[in-house]
Amino acid sequence: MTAPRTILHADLDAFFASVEQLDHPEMRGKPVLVGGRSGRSVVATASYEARRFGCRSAMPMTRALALCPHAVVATPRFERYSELSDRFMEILGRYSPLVEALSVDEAFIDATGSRLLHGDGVTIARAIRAATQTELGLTVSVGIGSNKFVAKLASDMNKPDGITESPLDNSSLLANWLAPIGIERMWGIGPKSLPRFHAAKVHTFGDLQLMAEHDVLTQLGPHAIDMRSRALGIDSRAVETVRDRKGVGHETTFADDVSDQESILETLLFLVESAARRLRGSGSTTRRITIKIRFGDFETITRSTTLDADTDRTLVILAAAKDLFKRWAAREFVAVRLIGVRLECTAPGDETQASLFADPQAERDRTVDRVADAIERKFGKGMIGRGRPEP
Ligand code: TTP
Ligand code: MG
Repeated sequence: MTAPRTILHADLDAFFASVEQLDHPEMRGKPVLVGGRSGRSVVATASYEARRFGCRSAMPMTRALALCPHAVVATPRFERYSELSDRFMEILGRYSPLVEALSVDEAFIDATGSRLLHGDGVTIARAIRAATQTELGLTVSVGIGSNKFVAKLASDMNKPDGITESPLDNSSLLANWLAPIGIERMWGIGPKSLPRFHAAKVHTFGDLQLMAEHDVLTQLGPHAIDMRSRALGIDSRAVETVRDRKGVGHETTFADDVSDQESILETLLFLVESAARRLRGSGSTTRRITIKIRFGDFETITRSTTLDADTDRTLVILAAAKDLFKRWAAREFVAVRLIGVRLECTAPGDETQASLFADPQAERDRTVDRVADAIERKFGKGMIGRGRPEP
């Protein structure tokens, strides 16, 4: 057995909607839907006030407005979310060098080595919550556990603005804590596979814990073997920083399959912008860009492209990602459950770096990106709006 670890999972509450309420005080306490207004638009996120009416991410805007006709519709301001995302990740980095950004508003923090300096998991979670509130004006929910899987489950349990600790160093207490959780919360189980679990009389994590390995394999298939370990609270995956992974990735899972290509592309471009910013933040460049697309049945595909030269320029990376998406969509579009991007880092000092400076226009664009990053770091609040290229 390895020594018990302290892993935190921090996830901002109703992220986009909270930012709109922060910047527009008249929206506070009101139902807010973030998304476009056109007939095909989907809700990116709903404020907790709107969730009370049944509004959810990825729901068509028209349906959300039918459920909650007095909701305020806010147009997404991705640059602003990106900037707050960076500042949130910077706060997390104060408590451990091991921070793994999972998406724009959530990250794992390995705080195992931080105890002496910062205190136990709950103390660090409280500090993160306080700093996020005072410096960003946002609320965050934090889960604490001995591994990533339980930390992520825990962060969801007292949302919004809650801290939840799972049993840290007693495996049978942890298994008891996990037992009542509904099996639909297990990673990898979607609406299509859920009936199979129910048919095998598996409704909770506890049901899966009690099933013999042989029965799991024959009735539920090989994937479920890992799920059974997870249900028991076993997960040895490490928290991986950008440096470990040699790449920057962001992805988002929609609550339902989304068939509106414009909405998917818009989400993708937002993820790409955040990833490009993080790439520059770590002083890296990229040459290889991959988009990841998952469907409702969990089948996942990737499409990659390799550029002629290394770059850290948002516009170049955006264009490449958009091209990958458009080429895929033109040929084989089906509704999408998850969209993501990954930028492989090229090591600083590669000989190809020189080509970054060869083209004066490229050099001007890089300066624009750097200045935009710096101004936003300094003044925040959407001071800069980059004209988004035509989709
Ligand atoms: P989430 O963390 O999944 O959701 P949330 O922060 O809005 O709400 P919660 O309090 O439950 O954590 O996603 C973070 C942001 O990503 C969200 O504010 C908007 C964006 N997003 C989309 O654009 N489309 C989607 O389908 C989802 C789920 C999120
Ligand atoms: Mg969130």
